Amino acid sequence: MPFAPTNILMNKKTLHFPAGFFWGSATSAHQVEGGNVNDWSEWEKGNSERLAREAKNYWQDWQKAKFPEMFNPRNYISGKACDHYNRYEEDFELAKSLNHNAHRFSIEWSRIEPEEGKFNEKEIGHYRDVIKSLREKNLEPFITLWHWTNPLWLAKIGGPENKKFAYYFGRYAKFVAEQLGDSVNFWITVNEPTSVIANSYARGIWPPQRKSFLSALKVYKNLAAAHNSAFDAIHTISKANVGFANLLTFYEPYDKNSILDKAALKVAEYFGNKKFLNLTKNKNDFLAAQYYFHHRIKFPFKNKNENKALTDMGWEIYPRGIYHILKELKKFNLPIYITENGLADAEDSRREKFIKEHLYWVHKAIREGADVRGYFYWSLLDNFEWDKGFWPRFGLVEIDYETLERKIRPSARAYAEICGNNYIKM
Ligand code: IFM
Repeated sequence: MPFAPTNILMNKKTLHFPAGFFWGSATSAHQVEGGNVNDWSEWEKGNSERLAREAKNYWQDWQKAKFPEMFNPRNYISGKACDHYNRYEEDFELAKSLNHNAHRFSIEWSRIEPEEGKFNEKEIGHYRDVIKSLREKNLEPFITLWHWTNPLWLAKIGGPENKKFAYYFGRYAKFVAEQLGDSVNFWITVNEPTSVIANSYARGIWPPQRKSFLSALKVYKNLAAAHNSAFDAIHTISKANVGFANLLTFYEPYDKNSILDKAALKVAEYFGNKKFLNLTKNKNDFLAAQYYFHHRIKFPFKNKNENKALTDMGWEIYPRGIYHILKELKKFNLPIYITENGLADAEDSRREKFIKEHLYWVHKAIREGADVRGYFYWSLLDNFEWDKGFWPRFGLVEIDYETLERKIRPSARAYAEICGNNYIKM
């Protein structure tokens, strides 16, 4: 039953969210757990020196001055990460103390099925304990099954490029759902398929660095088939809600009067936001939206952003974009969860404003009928930002990577107030 928009209250300064709204944050296994052995951990070994060298030409002067860690090859090795695998209890206590009532995390496929067809009971037991720990703290688990990393046996035969990927993924999803399903209401099959398609295949900068348009199209198809097969597999054994996490970019033409810019925008929007949804039609119980980017499209396909508010990674901060994204999703008539939205901000000077302003626009979309039922800030902890390594700091909680000490950032307390109140004050 939709919450929106009748049961939300609003006066000039206080914006209430629907009753039962999920407030939380998100992580992914490879970025926080530590000790993973998968295609990414292998790739990091062979590429950390190169990435450290190339940082000199990649980043702006202000970024290089502020984050000299980027020149250290160790920055690019996920290694023990936040040791969340062993410290999840402490981390969930932090989330609870910050008034979260939900948490999104991912299960690491390479732990569950380290060899083809051989499932590891001990590791399933680990994730059973993780879920139990969340439930004990009244944190509703949202569980992702594939957040980009592949077991080595699967990577060896092409990972998502292999046409049997959907079969393997469906089998893994079914096993996990059989083992853990009784305590899970929300499954997210694949995380941001388009990020992998773009970075691993179209641009060829992430493992397996296969720059090929044909491969990119193949992976589109295989990942969509994988979602569909997991959707069916999970529904044979449970009534839980199943969706996939979609990276949704807000696109605008650079010049509103340019036919070429508008045509280029349509192409970008199709491949970026729409194609995966089309390929998984009728196989989504909810929509999981992840918002980071606003692209102004200047033909042919160049992004020309003029907004000067930037994150530490140089990404434009454009809160209004989330409103347009949510309004666009309204037509699907499905519940919507914002399963990621966040920024790298080591000084924590922009995070509170970032969260509040995005929530202002989320609230406006709800008022206008978008059935948004939850918001997960990315991320609970500072973590391993893939090929950029550890220097970008996305966490509500700061991690000292030497001592692994956790420290709550001031913005996390401001967000905690929102979570506890179920409203924002503007
Ligand atoms: O860190 C990533 C996450 O793994 C997927 N969504 C975007 C985040 C920030 O880049």
